[in-house]
Amino acid sequence: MPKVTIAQNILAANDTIAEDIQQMLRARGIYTLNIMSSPGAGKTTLLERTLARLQGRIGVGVIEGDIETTADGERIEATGAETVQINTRGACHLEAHMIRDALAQMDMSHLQMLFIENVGNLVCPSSWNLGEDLRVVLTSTTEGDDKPAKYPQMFAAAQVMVINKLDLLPYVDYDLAKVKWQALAINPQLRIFELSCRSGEGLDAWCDWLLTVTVAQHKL
Ligand SMILES: Nc1nc2c(ncn2[C@@H]2O[C@H](COP(=O)(O)OP(=O)(O)OP(=O)(O)O)[C@@H](O)[C@H]2O)c(=O)[nH]1
Ligand SMILES: [Mg+2]
Repeated sequence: MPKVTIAQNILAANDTIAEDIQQMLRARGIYTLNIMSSPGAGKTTLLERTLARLQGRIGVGVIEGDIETTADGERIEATGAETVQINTRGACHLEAHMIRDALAQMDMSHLQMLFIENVGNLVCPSSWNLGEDLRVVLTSTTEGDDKPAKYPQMFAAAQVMVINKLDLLPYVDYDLAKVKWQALAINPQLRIFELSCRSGEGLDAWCDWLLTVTVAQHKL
């Protein structure tokens, strides 16, 4: 059997599990976001800041995906959020069966929102459905302003782009307008947030929008 056919079958099997996960999460009224970025763009930091702002307003759970270590899971657990860490042991992306297993360990009874932090990688995670309602690609000012053009599939697959580390703009060669233009050329529907997890700029707008979509989705 040609290798490409095998790969397609694996992705199809993943999609079937992802559909089951999505049905189950929607039935429970849990809105799910898959956060993807290159390593170090600030996924865990954005989650820490977001959880601090959402605390006491809605119930939030987090699945942390990493190749190794429980470091990010421990950072998130410290916020008080329901947290499960996945170690992929070498795999460069999360797959739906990993989410299914993580959810089996999670107390979902009080959750309205679930964040999945994917493995730091701008390539493979975009091909693997996890049952999420929304795909968020995070990019930061320290990565260079050519990322949408060089990794178009990730930006095409996302509904939201967050540009992080605005506080470092004075120190890096980064053309913000170019990044937005490149991303919108690939995906004209992309909703864009610009923020700094360090200074706090833009975080309220991001969190207010998250609350709005959760309320709209589930009529809380
Ligand atoms: N200056 C600045 N640093 C930031 C900002 N957001 C995150 N960082 C720093 O960037 C580094 C990486 O942040 P993480 O949140 O661990 O990044 P990540 O995307 O979760 O990384 P992986 O899980 O390894 O893929 C840390 O040193 C953060 O403190 C920001 O807005 N401004
Ligand atoms: Mg992280």
